[in-house]
Amino acid sequence: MASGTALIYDEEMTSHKLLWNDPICDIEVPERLSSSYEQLERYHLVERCVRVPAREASEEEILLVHSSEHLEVAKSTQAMNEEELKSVSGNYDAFFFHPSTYRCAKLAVGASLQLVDSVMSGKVCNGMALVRPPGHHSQRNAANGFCLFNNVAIAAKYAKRKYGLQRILIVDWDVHHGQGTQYIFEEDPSILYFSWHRYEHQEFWPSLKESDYDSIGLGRGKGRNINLPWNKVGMGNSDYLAAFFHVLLPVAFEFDPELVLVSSGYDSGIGDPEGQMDATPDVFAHLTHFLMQLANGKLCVILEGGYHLKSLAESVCMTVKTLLGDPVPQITGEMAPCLSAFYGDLVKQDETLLSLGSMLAVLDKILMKQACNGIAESPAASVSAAVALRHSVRFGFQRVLCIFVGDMEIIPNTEDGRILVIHVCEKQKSEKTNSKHYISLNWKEGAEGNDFFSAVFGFILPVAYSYQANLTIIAVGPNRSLGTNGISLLFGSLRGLAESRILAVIENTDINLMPTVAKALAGDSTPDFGVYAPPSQEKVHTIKLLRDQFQQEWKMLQCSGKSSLYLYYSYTYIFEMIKYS
Ligand code: X5A
Ligand code: ZN
Repeated sequence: MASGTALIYDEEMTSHKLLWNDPICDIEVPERLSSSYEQLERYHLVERCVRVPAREASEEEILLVHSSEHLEVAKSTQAMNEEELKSVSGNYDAFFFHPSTYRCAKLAVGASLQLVDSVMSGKVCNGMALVRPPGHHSQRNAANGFCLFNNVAIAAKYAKRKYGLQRILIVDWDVHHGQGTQYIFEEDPSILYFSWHRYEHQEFWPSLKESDYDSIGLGRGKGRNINLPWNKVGMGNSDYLAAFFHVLLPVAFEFDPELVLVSSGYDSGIGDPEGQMDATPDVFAHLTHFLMQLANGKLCVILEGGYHLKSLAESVCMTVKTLLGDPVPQITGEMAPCLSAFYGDLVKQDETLLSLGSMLAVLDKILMKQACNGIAESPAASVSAAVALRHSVRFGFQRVLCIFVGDMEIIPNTEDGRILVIHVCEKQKSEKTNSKHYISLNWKEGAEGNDFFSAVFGFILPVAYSYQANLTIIAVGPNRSLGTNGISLLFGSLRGLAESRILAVIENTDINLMPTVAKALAGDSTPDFGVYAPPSQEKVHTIKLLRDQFQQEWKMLQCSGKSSLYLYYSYTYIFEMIKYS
């Protein structure tokens, strides 16, 4: 499997700049690029990446998306004086030309193609290109919204052509609608385009009817365009995560892309004058982390907007750090002290005692922050898990999440809220009824073993994110009802929580699970899920019941609530479209 993260940056792309007074365009400054890069240097992230040079895109490559008229206009601006530049710029909505614009735009496209080549050839696993001018507003025949050529759209067409790809996911987390990208791929079933954007009932630029949630693609592309319009400003971390859990991720996993491209605008981050949103730089680590679970980790992040220099630079750093495999930061955390009971009387056998010793040694490393995660095998996973939970709470952890898969002999005391147990089992054996901190999720993975993601995104992650655990324990006991794919997905997804602190406890009769778990903990991408099999009606029902039951307590389960939201339409499997109004 490929490893490493590419970073593409060329200082030359800072030469494109606004030469006259224009209050609409004056936020798209060269410092956006240079200050982001300097911040990457300060965090010593540059030296950890594989440096890949930018290059100029060829005319042929630009013509994959744009008309020759558009190319010729762009080319002709190289030799213009200021007055002529100003005049051509006036033909477009929010664009400025500089004599170096054409050269920079060719570098921006070329950098994006270099990134695709680096990832598709296996030279690296993922990467980021810092480019200017941005691309997602640019259309076949027009510059628009600071964009001349559509870098991401050209990258997608190039990847299809050069590598024969049949499914590419484009995630546009910029705060503006990438209407250019939507138009280009509207009828193309091979590109799934997702965009959230500030909309305010069409008041916000570019103020188009087609940015609304009912633009779902045309002809053969129907169902492959997903718009999530925000009708209010001030959307924050939990809104973004809810959008991923309830809209993007279920569809993305079903689509099963071979490559993921991100139109990575950070004007959706806090402090940005355009976006007016509240999401902190940390959230981009989580978004990146989730997308790394798709397409075998093949992820290309390409810069779009972002106009608050500090917020932009920090968010870029969070993205690159995550691409490099660093632990994902915790978003927030509150404390609520108390003590729970001890399970000493249940620790009978010597063998169990021995295994507890080694489990505790691993756990202590995690608690002391000498290790991020670890695996322990146990002859009695539920005893080990109970002891680990108790030990962590005693150590001072306020919120420990335990996902237990399989038969669980001991149900820990969860009354004080310091422990949250989600018990995944085929049928609930114990008498214990569900409560806020003990939830039994009855689930048996289908024969194809690929329907568990609907439970992960639809229930487990929303609850886990609401809880904001500072440690996660995932235990696999006897008679597990999940296959290795399901287990990998569980570990991979939960690495996004608790600063990636995870203790794995595996029943020793199931040691062949160790390589799977070790790989997932090491940050390897989740293995291919294969052909999509929709969850049965019964399973959809299970999830729905649990969500109804717990959404007051675990707010991330809500698709509505403080903001009203409409259940929207169906892909193959039902998904919900969030619409804030
Ligand atoms: C790439 C990008 C925004 C254009 C805003 C024009 N463009 N008002 O963020
Ligand atoms: Zn933007």
